Amino acid sequence: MTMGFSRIRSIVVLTGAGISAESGLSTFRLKDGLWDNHSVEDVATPEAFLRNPALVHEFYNARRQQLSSVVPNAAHEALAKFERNFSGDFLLVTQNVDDLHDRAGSENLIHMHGELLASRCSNCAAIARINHDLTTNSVCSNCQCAGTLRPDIVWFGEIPMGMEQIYTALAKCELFVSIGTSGNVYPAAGFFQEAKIAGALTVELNLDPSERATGFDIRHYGPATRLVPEFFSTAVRGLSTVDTPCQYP
Ligand code: BV8
Ligand code: ZN
Repeated sequence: MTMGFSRIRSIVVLTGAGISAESGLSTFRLKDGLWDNHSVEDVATPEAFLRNPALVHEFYNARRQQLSSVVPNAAHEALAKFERNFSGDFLLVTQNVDDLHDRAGSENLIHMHGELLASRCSNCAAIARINHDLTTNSVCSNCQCAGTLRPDIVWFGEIPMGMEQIYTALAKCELFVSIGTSGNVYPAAGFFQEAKIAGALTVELNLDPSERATGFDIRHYGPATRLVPEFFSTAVRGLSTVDTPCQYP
């Protein structure tokens, strides 16, 4: 990829389950995706949690346990390395609830759909870092109530986290890169349009075209562990050179 951008000052990157796929974590909508084993209604809505908290805890406990057996891949590492070397504004927004971006060293990071490694108390609203299973009898370390803990995850119908900071960053970004997301879930699926309105160049790096593919200025398809290091180490590195961005097939 031979792209260079003159003096980019502000970049927003959005990631989805696809960036963690090569680390061994399931995505949501591929044939063996997470939703295949559980319908969304059963596990990722507040109603599901009210109806069957044990099933929802089981679903998230299994995914939290998996984290100890996976590591960040070259795509996570490339984003963290770029952020360390970039002198402008860099915001990484992830839809993922895993901790792979954190472990790769990404700093300016928003988990807009929450995190597996955090719990929230419905009694006192305390957020706690956890690395163990939650059950319907778990005790809140803050208010000592039992049975009031839920995963600190944003379910369908709930308001995503960090939205004000995200929209502020989108309103002034000059480059928006979407990585490993199918573009099915809102409001994340609409972020590229906010970036476009701000005049940003929009890029999609994905295994295959997302639902929003045709809306991106530049599109590149393949595994994230190849595309992301390539894009962030060569294409964007030429920040001082002025090149017209080339279209990708
Ligand atoms: C909200 C946590 C109001 C749980 C998740 C219009 C506007 C606003 C809202 C809506 C709207 N229309 C509908 C809605 C409601 C709803 C929604 O979007 N429904 C969809 C199904 C139509 N949205 C909500 O309810 C949201 N809340 O809207 O509140 C509001 C709005 C704005 C401002 C304030 C308030 C809350 C949604 C959050 C739900 N929680 N996650 C959990 O993780 O268990 S969503 C869940 O889907 C995950 O977070 C996941 O990340 C996300 C999106 O999926 P993807 O990450 O894209 O994963 P997917 O499998 O789909 O795709 C993977 C991609 O990777 C594929 O394209 C594949 O090709 C690619 N890939 C695979 N391998 C690789 C790869 N790419 C590169 N390399 C590889 N190796
Ligand atoms: Zn509490």
